[in-house]
Formats: sequence, structure tokens, C-alpha cells
Amino acid sequence: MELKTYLKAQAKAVDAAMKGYLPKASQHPRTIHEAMHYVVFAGGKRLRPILCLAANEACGGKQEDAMPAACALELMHTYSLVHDDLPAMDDDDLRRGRPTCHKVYGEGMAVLCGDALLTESFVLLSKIKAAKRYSAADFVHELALTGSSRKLIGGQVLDLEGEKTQLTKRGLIRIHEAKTAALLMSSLRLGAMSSNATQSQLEALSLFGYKLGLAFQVIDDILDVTQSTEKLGKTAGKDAVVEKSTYPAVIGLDASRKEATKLTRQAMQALAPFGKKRSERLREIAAYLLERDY
Ligand code: GRG
Repeated sequence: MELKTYLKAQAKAVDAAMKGYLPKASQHPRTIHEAMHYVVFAGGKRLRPILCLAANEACGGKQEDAMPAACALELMHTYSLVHDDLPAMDDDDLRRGRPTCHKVYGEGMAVLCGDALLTESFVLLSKIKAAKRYSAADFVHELALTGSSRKLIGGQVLDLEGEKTQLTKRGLIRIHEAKTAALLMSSLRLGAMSSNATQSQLEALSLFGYKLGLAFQVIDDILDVTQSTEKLGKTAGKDAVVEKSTYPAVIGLDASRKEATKLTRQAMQALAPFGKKRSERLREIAAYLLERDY
């Protein structure tokens, strides 16, 4: 199947599964459930669930076994976006082409909406079937660690503390390792675990996810400078306005492009143990992300 068709089909499957799992928008108390549907079903790329499902496939697993983890990842990701957009954090008005959650539902409800999505991600993950090598607790541990102060929250702390200071490239990498790369790495790991991956498969996919996550963030920083608000669905050029340390700001646009290409190549090299055929989809996704324009 052609990559574009595959990405569409997988995003559709993930959306359908999330619709099935989440409380209905009409469920009491209605405001919070409406807000959750508003932010989740706003047309995100579903990259984290798609990577989770592709890792499951690369290890010969069944898609249905990875679906609870795939959806849990998307809910954790969406929670992080809702909270990151709050006035107390990045203060953004636009996300996924729509007014941000707090703009529509108010700050208090947006805080609660993020909290509810984070909690719901674990409700969902609890539906995972244990694999021979991985217990249900291993899955919960993997996602919880990624959401914790050791990773996502810790990265956000470094990000907040680094605002308006000129970070070094190393300082920047530390933030992105903890935020973007950590969640992408967990996406690959949970997919692998759901297919009972061997230790060496899990290690290869972890390295792939780490390098791909760093590459994804470099590209995100480049797009903030080079693309329009309409194309991105979020306010373009904002990083420079708030003097945020980004790859283009720290190492320049050309060097950032080279960095993204190098990281993507390293990500693909990490897949060597899988051989060409089994790793084809993951390599295609990595190449597509490097070329993406939104
Ligand atoms: C816990 C508040 C809090 C933050 C944790 C991950 C994170 C740290 C914050 C998310 C905010 C953010 C802009 C992170 C950078 C990662 C990134 C490029 C997110 C956008 O991901 P896409 O492009 O978005 O996959 P869609 O909308 O397609 O899902």
C-alpha cells in the first residue's frame, strides 16, 4: 500500500478506536467531554499511534493488540498540547487549525481537559493484553515514566526555565530528548512490546524512536520559520517572536536541515537488524517526516 494511503487508513483506524474508547461528547458532565472531543478530533497527524502500530507490524504483531497503547499515546500527546498552549505555558491561540482549548472553553476547563485526557490514557492502556515477555504493568510503567518529571514534565520545566535565555545546542537537545523524542521513543517501544518483541528488537526500535524524535523536533523548528500559520494550523513564526531557543536560532537554518537529515539517516540505520522488508514502512515514515511541510 502506498504510504499516503497507509497513513490515512491508520489515522482513520485510530480515530475510530478512540471514538469507541472515549466517553461520548454528550456524556454528563457535558462540557468536559465536549472539550475532550474538541481537542482530540481536530485532525492531528496521529503520528505517535501510527508509529506504535508500525512498530507492532515490524515485529510481526497483530494491530488490534497495539491499538489501546496507540490510542493512549495520542491522548497523552493531546493532553501535552492542551497544557502547553495555556497562557501559563506557551500561550497559544491556535492548534490543529482551531482556536486552542482554553480560548473556547476557558482556562479552568482546559486544565481539566488535559488532566482528563492524561488520566484517560491510562484507562485505555489498562485494556492492553499482556505479552509473553511484557506484563500489563510493563506497559503502564513505560507510558507513566514517559509522562513523568523524568521525561515530558521535566523537559517542559527545562523549556520554561530556558525561556529568553540563549541555550546551547546541548541544552536544546536535553529538552527535546525529554519531550518530543521521549514520546516518540515510547510509541515505538509500546508497539514493539505489544507484539512480544525480543530485547534486541526493542533496543533497535528505541534507538530509531530516539533519533526520529530528535529529527522530528528539528523539522518542527524549521517549519515554524519557513511555513505559514494556515499550513501549520498553529501560529507560525512564534518561536522567533518570543525569542525561543530553537535549532534554527541556535545553529542556523542550513545546519538545522543537515542535522535533520543526519538524524533521519541514523534513525534508519538503527533498523538494520530488521532487514529491508520488515523495516520498510518505518523507513518510509522517517523519510516522509523529513520531507513534510506541516
Ligand atoms: C506536560 C505541558 C506538558 C508538556 C510536556 C510534549 C510536551 C511537553 C509539550 C507539547 C508541546 C509541544 C509543542 C511539543 C513539541 C512536540 C511537537 C512538535 C508537537 C506537535 O506534534 P505534531 O506535529 O502535532 O505531531 P499533531 O497536531 O499533528 O498531533
